[in-house]
Amino acid sequence: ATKTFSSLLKENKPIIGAAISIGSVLCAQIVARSGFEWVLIDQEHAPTSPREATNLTHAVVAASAGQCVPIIRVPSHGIEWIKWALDSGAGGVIIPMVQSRKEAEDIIQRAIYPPIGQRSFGPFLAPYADTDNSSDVGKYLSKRARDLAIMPMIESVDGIKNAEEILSVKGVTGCFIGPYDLRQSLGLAGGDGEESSFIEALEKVLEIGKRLGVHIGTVAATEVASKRKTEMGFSFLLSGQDPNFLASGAKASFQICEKG
Ligand code: 3PY
Ligand code: MG
Repeated sequence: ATKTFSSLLKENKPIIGAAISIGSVLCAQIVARSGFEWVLIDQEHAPTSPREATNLTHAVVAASAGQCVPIIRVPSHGIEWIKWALDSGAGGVIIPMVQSRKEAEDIIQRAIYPPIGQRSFGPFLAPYADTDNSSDVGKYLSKRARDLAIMPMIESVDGIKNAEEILSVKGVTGCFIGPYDLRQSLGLAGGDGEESSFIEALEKVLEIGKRLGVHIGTVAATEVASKRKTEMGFSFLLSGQDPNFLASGAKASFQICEKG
């Protein structure tokens, strides 16, 4: 059966994902067969349409036989984005720049069915993101729809300030820290570093997540970063994205041949 994000999470070892932003079904299938346990299908920093995100979701599940879980990063908090993303059958959503309890509550209302939220009924495409040859909407509703990953992003000084309120909202299962935006908001350059304001912000969210049972993820693009973030206690990491995979592979291949 198609895995759920929560079923992948382990003690003491983060699950590794990759971002999909090229928007090609074939690229997504190649990434999904490269060992990653989850992918972030990006609508925030790539112009991925809801239909493309739906097709990519289904391609990732099919190519990995349900072992790699597609999570859609929507471009904003809007009800239509969240509705389309979840109705695709994706394993969850990542929602950028959440800065207050009210924003987190609104997201949960859009993402979860009653009685907790007010997600509108209509997951007609979702059963086909199951690997068991089912077209049964009822089965989706009774199983995967009850185990979705709903993960606000904390990536600003205000988000850090209100992290406890954001992560306490019932229905929030995880949180993805966007290091680039967070560091910009702290007045720091780049996507990683050891500055105390940055490390303290990460540690604050990790401590709250541990206490509340909310899984925390972030970016780790190098071996050093991956080791450090694993030691800090992150549950899921984002390693890189398909344009970079293509660029580094293409460059390496060119250089090998050029030497010959
Ligand atoms: C950030 O670092 O701001 C991100 O959104 C990472 O995906
Ligand atoms: Mg960001």
